[in-house]
Amino acid sequence: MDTECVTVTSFVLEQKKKYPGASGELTILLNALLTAIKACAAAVRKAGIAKLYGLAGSSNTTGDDQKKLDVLANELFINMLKSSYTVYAMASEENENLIEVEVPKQGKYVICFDPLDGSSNIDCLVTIGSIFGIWKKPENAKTPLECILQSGENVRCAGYAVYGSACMLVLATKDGVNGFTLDPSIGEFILTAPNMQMPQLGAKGSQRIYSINEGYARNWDKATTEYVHAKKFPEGKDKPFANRYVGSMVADVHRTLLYGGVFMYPATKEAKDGKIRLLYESIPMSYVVEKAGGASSNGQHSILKIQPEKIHQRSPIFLGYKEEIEKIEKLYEKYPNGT
Ligand code: P6P
Repeated sequence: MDTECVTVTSFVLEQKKKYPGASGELTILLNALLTAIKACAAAVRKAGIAKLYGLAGSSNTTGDDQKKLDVLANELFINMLKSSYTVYAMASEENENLIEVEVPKQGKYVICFDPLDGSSNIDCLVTIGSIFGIWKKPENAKTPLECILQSGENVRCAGYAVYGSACMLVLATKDGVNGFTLDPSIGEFILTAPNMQMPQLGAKGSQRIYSINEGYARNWDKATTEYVHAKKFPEGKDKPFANRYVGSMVADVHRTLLYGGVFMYPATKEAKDGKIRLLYESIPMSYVVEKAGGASSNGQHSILKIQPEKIHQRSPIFLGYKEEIEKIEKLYEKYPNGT
């Protein structure tokens, strides 16, 4: 047992020293979030025993069948965050409308989250995760919705929890990206991946991976079609990229962060904005990847520059190696209307 291990709490308190005026509310918020994440990790681990698999018999705001674990995870996030006295309002993938915190419990932060992303993979034990983005409540905001609809440029911190062979929290702030692995024996997240940086394409250990659901190839626009083709049939002596696609965004993005590559969920002829939700999936994941030295795009520019207009708004998303994202954006310049 490492008696000098760094936990998320001690890490955040250390970071807080750089900001003398900091109130410590963010530390409290993150601790509440960690409690919800630990409870989700425990529920995911024992779902088969606790009969938490299967559908909850309801569907969420965007029509996805809600799994029992989805509902449990959502309630854990909402309740832990409300009782932290640090949150003013929140938005969840599982709730159609924003969630206002009762006045006596209101704090100065806003949080948007997908409590259990990839839940269609739960029953077959594929890696799933929780995704979150945290903003400060703007002083001049006139309505709670205005507090929620903030772009990625105002993110205070963002990250995700991976419920895989281990449970890991990846936390991005303006100072960088750090990974914490849950030690179930003490119930603490321990700093195991300080200052995470995406590998540079071609650097030792970097992998040539493209991650996309090839089943939709018939509906891709010309830019995506041409890009994926170039990965599979590269010109000259370049080696092809391998295809890896879990179908669980947290798993696919975490692999991209660690091994390198490009994750794509583009627009299709049937879904002009793709599938991935901007506020609580694309923005947090883009913030993490960009802070780790990668790039994000909706085909035109960084995801973080998009001004959200609706809570459950979707956006096409490309994440990963900078030079690959640049190639994709050049193709969208070449085919501006996708055709
Ligand atoms: P498809 C999971 O439902 C999710 O929202 C993301 O986690 C994942 O990247 C995507 O959908 C997978 O969608 O259409 O490829 O099955």
